Amino acid sequence: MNLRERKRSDEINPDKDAEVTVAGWVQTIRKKGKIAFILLRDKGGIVQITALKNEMGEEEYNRLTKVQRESVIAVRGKVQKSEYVKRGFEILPIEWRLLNEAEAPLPMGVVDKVNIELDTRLDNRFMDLRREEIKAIFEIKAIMLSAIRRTLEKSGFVEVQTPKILKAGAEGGATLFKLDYFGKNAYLAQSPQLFKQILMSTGLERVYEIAPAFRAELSDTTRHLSEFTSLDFEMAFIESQDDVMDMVEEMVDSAVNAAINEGKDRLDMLGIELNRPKRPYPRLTFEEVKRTLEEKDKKVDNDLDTEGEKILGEIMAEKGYYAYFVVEYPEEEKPFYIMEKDGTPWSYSFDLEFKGQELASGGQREHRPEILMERMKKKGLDPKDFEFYIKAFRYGMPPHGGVGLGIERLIQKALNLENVRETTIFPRDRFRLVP
Ligand code: AMO
Repeated sequence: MNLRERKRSDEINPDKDAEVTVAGWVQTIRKKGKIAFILLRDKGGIVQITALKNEMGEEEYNRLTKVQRESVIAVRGKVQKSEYVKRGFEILPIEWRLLNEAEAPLPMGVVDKVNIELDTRLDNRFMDLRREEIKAIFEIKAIMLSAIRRTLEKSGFVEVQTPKILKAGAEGGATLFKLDYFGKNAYLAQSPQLFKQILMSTGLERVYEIAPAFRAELSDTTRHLSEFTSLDFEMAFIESQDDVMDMVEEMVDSAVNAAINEGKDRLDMLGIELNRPKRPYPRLTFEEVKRTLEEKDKKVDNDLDTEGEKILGEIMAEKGYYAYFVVEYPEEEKPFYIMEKDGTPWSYSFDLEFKGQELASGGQREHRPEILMERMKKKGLDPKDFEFYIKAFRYGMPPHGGVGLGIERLIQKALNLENVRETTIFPRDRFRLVP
């Protein structure tokens, strides 16, 4: 038997294949007198191995039927059509090999329909991912990421990589992870913000990055990770932040559309009805949102809290919108790199809200170095720490804007998952560093 001759269960054609080699995980073994039915699972699904004691000989039959569940085996056998089997055929073993025996008991079940705690699942993620409905989440995530890449590339964006070990953070001191860098202080990147902006002065014009971002989030919520995948893009020569929002909308729409079309079988299996959010995504000013929420007795200060976002989500859903932008936040609330709306307390900023949760933030950037430094000071930052960044603004920096979008949150909301950890294979949070 040779594994190179192996066929995946979904590649076998009972009209053409007389004999095949299959390999996978032993899901269940059901014995019935002198016959045993082994359900073997591989990437293509399940294939039934039907072992006959009389054909195999007692010793081989006993050896095969005693294999622990979830062991990995390979079987070469005869393909026999059968109307009793879902796939329409079964395999009668000629020879078989135990490739890796599973220990018993298993750390968690793979097929049992019992509800398993998320923590147990994450502790045993390699087993958890053997379940189709869990694998499907990551297959859909890959489909959506691929669509995002296609859409951005079609629009002239160049994929870049920026450093993750930094001298200064851009998103506030509270969530910085500090590390020892050859005796000096350094930080893990909270975002590629400063670098994607520096690149706007180079002539690349449109760049994007899909990479990990690190935040020392102390709060233990269902939407915060210490390490998440940030989709960032930045575009030069914008007329206003509307140009950025147009691109965000197109990108999110293409991702959802790809999930619906290319991930249809998986969405069906998960029982999820995913619809493309109605376009154009409404753009509501923060002032407007504040007024609407206060009419509902929800007090709003300078930002939307989780409850405010949720109520707004419900109001918008009633109107048939589940993706919308909130624009022009108070400049006080927004980072130094965001452009102020001259002579007003507002800023050229936006958040993309999706089913009542923030998915992305962005805006037009302050590209005039003098004003940029003023804003830094106003935020209690020392421009000297950002000299490497400000320098790029002094020798020809076009007006520009961009966005940062949390990929895990996008998947969480698209698939209606309760916890963002479900969308990360090996999530990191305050309490989890392994696996
Ligand atoms: P912001 O800090 O709002 O903006 O982050 C952008 C998006 O990243 C996601 N996100 C997170 N996802 C999971 N866990 C976290 N701890 C977490 N923190 C953030 C959210 C959020 O909307 N530099 C700006 C973006 C820009 O202006 O281009 C930034 O980082 O979905």
